[in-house]
Amino acid sequence: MVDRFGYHRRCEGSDQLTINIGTVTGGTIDDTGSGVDDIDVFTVIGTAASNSLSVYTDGVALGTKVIEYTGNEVLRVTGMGGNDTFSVYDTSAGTLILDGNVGSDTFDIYTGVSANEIYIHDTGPYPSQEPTGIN
Ligand SMILES: [Ca+2]
Ligand SMILES: [Ca+2]
Repeated sequence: MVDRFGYHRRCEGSDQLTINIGTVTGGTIDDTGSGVDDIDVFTVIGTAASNSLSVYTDGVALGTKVIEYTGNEVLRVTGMGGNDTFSVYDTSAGTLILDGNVGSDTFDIYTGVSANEIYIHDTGPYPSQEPTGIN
């Protein structure tokens, strides 16, 4: 397992960075390109187990483990296998993309989230028999 890491990029251009959150103990992503077409994408990938993934203004957490991020236009979080729970409190990214992947996943988007766009993708069975459930 990798210990805490830091990624700092201050150049122009669209960057893509992907972190398997299960393989690190925490870290910081700081991406500050400022071009008009500069779309920095940060992707957090969960584990095959059932995860509790929380999205905060400047951080994504797996349980108590936190990866801090700033300056990303797009934040993607995917749960991978297991019955994952996504709790979105806010994000500094303009676009948030959640992907439950396989398993029966739960998405909680709380009032006050400031993202311009939130997309949810998913596969797998319903988490319950309720007609409003998102699988
Ligand atoms: Ca998972
Ligand atoms: Ca799913």
